[in-house]
Amino acid sequence: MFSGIKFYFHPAKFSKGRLNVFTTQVKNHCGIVVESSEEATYVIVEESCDTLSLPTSLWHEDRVLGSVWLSKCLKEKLVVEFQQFRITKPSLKRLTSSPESAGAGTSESGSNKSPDYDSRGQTSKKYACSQPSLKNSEACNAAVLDQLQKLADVYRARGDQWRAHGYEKAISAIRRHGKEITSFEDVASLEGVGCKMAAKVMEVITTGSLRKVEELCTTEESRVVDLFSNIWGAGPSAAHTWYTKGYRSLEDLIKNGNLTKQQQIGIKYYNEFLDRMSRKEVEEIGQKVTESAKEVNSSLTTMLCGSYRRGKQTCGDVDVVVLKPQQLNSKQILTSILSRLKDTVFITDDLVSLEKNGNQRKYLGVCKLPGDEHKHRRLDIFVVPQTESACAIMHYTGSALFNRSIRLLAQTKNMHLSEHRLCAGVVRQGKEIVDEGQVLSTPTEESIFKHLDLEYRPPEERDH
Ligand code: DCP
Ligand code: CA
Repeated sequence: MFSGIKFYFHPAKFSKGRLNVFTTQVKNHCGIVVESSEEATYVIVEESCDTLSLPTSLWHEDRVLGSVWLSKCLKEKLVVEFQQFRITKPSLKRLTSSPESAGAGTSESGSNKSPDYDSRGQTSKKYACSQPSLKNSEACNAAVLDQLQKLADVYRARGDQWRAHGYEKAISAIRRHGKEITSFEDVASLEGVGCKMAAKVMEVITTGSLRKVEELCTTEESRVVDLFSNIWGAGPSAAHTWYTKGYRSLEDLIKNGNLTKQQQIGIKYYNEFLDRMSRKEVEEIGQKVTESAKEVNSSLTTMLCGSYRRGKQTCGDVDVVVLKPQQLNSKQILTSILSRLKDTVFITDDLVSLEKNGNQRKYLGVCKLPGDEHKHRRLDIFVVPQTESACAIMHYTGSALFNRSIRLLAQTKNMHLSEHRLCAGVVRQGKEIVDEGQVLSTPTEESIFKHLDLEYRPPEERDH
């Protein structure tokens, strides 16, 4: 199909392996690979920011095409229309990464010229928390989200938080987009998605998968590290260490792994913890905690937070916030609630010891509703004074990405948002807070949004 067509592969960002594959494929289809751009019919470049290094003479030529065009030709076995794959200078412009990408975004936050800035010259629109997460947005870009999530997971499991976060940011932006992505421009124009990421998305769209996923997720190392890092209480670094020591199965770990108490429990309930539960089960578990809390003190109230409150159809665990009047003692409340739940054998295992960890407000453990049909489930209980209720409920409702986003936004306004309070007039030296400023009144979640000059988002719109 490429008979007589000359291809020049611009070297910037092409990996050796990929270049070899393309060269072979082009030759297999009777094309010619040439050594300079001048004699080429088409100049093929990776859709990557670094392709800005192309000679300016090529910027406006319509024969400069992204490699996804070539992938598409090879996939469809015909020379497809190339207009939409043209790489011109504007499409190569480096898109500012979204501020939630760790460490990024601050350099431009003072500008008020960009259309991303609202009428008060603030940066809020660049933050995920300022936009609703969309329902059913998974469906229209399912393959892309699936492949990016695999990479995010594998990078997180390897301890590469920076890359994992980059993929999660892109996933969030694509979900928020809520429409099917069909072109490089569609995806590269999303806040928080750079050119490199856009190229990956196009690769999925044109080939159905990502080579990077194949490369990283199908090795024995990734399979084993994945297996180990899914143990509750085992981080990526423990998973790696076990792998390098030669352990390959959960049985190997049980025999030799020198496991913590938490990890032993994590292995005991390995499959049960990986299984997500229905909203109904979350409600039944929450009801047990509520009943115990009411028995302890009728002034206590409870609220189910986490993914349940964001309206997810399935939940990984149960997060219960117990609200208490200021004068009651958190530790006593928690101890009394727990002893009731243990008497009825509802709570089966502790993942933290209240005595040892000194934190008297948080409990992490395992519970199980009566009956063989029920599995062991992770249960978290947080005792919070009424005065902190809005900040705590917002924190435990999440999502984690929404929290990160709204905290970063607060920072840009010299505020500090935590699970306890919102402060204004905060003075920082680097990342360190040197003056906590004044605590703002936050009786409701709405009031937190208001202080931050953000439109209110109900929990189901915080599922970023
Ligand atoms: N949280 C956070 N940062 C983290 C972890 C959690 O801000 N690194 C907050 C936001 C989460 C909430 O705590 O929504 C509960 O944490 P979970 O791990 O239980 O997460 P979810 O409830 O959101 O999801 P899942 O259904 O997987 O439990
Ligand atoms: Ca949860």
